[in-house]
Parts: sequence; C-alpha cells; structure tokens
Amino acid sequence: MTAEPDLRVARGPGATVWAPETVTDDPFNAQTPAAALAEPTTPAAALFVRDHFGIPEADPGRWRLRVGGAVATPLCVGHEELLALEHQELDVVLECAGNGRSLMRPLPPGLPWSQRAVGCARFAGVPFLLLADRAGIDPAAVEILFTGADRGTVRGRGTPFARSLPLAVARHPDTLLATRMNGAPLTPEHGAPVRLVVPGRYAVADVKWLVGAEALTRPFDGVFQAEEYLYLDPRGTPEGPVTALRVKSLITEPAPDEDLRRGHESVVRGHAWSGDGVPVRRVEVRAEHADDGRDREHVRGWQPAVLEPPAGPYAWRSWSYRWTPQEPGPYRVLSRATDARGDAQPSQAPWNARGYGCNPVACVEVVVV
Ligand SMILES: Nc1nc2c(c(=O)[nH]1)N[C@H]1C(S)=C(S)[C@@H](COP(=O)(O)O)O[C@H]1N2
Ligand SMILES: [Mo]
Repeated sequence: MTAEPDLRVARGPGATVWAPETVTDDPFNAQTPAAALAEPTTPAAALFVRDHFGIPEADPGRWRLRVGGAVATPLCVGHEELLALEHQELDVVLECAGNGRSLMRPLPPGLPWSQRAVGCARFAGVPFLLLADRAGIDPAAVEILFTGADRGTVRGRGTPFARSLPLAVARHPDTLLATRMNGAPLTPEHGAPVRLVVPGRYAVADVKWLVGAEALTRPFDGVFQAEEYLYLDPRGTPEGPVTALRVKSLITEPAPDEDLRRGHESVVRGHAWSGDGVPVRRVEVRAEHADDGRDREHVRGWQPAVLEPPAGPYAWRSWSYRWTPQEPGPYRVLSRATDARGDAQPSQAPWNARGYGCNPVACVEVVVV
C-alpha cells in the first residue's frame, strides 16, 4: 500500500483527461482528484474506486441477474432484457464509509482516505422494485441479499462481495439496478454492466458487478454485513451498521495552501450533502486566523454561504461564500453543513474503531498576503 498520491490528471488545451489517484494497486483503490471534486457532477473517470477484490470479467452478453430465494417465481434476467425496462435517472452522492478516516486520531485500520472517497454522479437504472414485484417476494422475507461477481478471501474464508438491505429499502422506488453513469454505460471499475445504487446510504450498499438478488427470511450474517461496516465503540462493541450518509461539506476552493490577496474578494466554494434524502438546509463558513484561532475583520464567527439548488434529493448542493480578507497571515477556512433534521457537522472527527462516518467541519489552510 502506498500513501503517496499518484496524480495522473493531465489537462490538455481542450479536454481534461481524468484519472483517480491510486491509493492501492491490487486491489485497485483510488480517490477523486481535488480538481474533479470542484465539478458539480464528478466525471466517471475521476470518481474514487473502492474494490475489496479484483474487477471481475463481465461480458454484458453473458451477464445474468438471478432473483431468487424466498420468491414465488425465480427470475434470470439478461442485459438486453434489463436495458429494455424503464429507467429512472437520479443524481446521487457516492461516499465510502471510510472517507476521511485519515483525519481520525488514533488512526483506525483501513484505507487511509482523505476526504476524497466521494463524488456525485447521475445514475440511470431500473428500480429493483420492478423485478421484486415480478418475482413475488414471499411475505416471510425480511431482507434482500445482493451479490457481486467478484470474490476473494477475507480472514481465511472465501466469499463474494455480498451485502443485504432491509426489504423496505430494497423495495424503495429509488433503489436502482444502474446500467449507466453520467450518460454512458457503467465502466468496469464502477461495476459494469450493472450495479446497485442505494441513494442516501454509504456506498458499501452499492454492490458492483451485481449478479444475484436473493430474498432472505433471516438477516444476512456475511462478513461484509456482520463483521465489517459496523460502528464499533473504543472497546470494540458494535453500535450498529453503517447505513445513512452523515451530514457533510467539503471545500473545493481555495486550494490548500493557496495564497489569497488581502483586500481582494475571494470565493470559497464547496458541496454539502446528507443521508436518506434529507436536504441540506444550511452551510456556514468561518475564517479564523491560524495564529490565535480567532476570527478577524470581515468574517465574524459562522457566516451563511449561498446554496445552489441540488440536482435532486440525493445530490450534493454546491455552495459559495465571498470573502475579502483584510489582514495578512495564515488562516483556517472552515465550512459546516446542517441538514433539515438539524444534524450538523461536529467540530472534531467523530472517532470509532474502524474509522467510519468521519464528518467533522471541513477545513482548508490558506495564507493571506
Ligand atoms: N462487488 C463489489 N461492490 C462494491 C464493492 C466491492 O468491493 N465489490 N465496494 C463497495 C464500497 S465499500 C464502495 S465505497 C463502493 C465504491 O464504489 P465505486 O468504486 O464505484 O466508487 O462500491 C461498493 N460496492
Ligand atoms: Mo466503501
């Protein structure tokens, strides 16, 4: 594993060639480059990648989705058949549950993501509900188990990547069998030909290279459900599974260590989102002098940012704040989002043993010259 970011972003005169920054090579894990995060929709080629195993061979011509388990009529659906069904389009924030883990102290085990295992993309897909209704889910079913074509060994046991959802979540009309991202077919690293997209939840729910959907009459206890992706307290006691995205903002401008000019207006920009389709209600910005931690001049305490309308209930909202610094020196520029439930980003990274759900106030350090 290498912590050194591999910046493979080439900017040509007319086009930007995007590539995510490698975190590990095998399996491939990479984060979204900072420049790509500034875009309202994250380009597919720049979006972070989180793979537990390798990318499986997925020939759309041979791809099948098997819907089975506790159903009246098991189904076997081919790619053409799925493409022919009515698709919905949704802009969705995709965020790894471990996003931001590298800010936690002590550092929990796991990939040392900075706050860039995130992006917002437009997915087109068929509601799983449509196939669920065709198959006729047994009234005794409590969960749907979704299985990917990738497999490997975790703690000595062979397993596919498999995750379950409560029946009501699986049957939600916005839970999609996605075939397209940002107007093009899914790419291999993002789950081609078909992945699950569960808007408003941490992206571990979004099973890539989807090949199975099985109705279960008992909760699934596979490794990625019952052993990983749990919030654990400092003594290792489970406090519950990783589910809804926690409210969060990120700052895309100015860049870290950027020089701002005193007396000149600068624009602070970023995005903000929350989970379960709960809208972001407020983003506040604060610039504090890094020498003494106090606010100076123009900015006093938390100031409201201007919010753009989101591209949909599960998309992030872009925001901006105009700041004309009056005094020179090093500053910390902070942003804090609050959602319609009243949940706000905490000032400190919330610690847990696996480093999930890290949503402290966003911070970028700049110098006013
Ligand atoms: N089949 C499969 N699906 C998967 C994973 C995986 O390793 N295998 N990783 C999950 C995790 S933890 C995340 S954060 C998202 C990442 O999606 P992306 O790589 O398209 O950004 O995929 C999820 N779906
Ligand atoms: Mo993840």
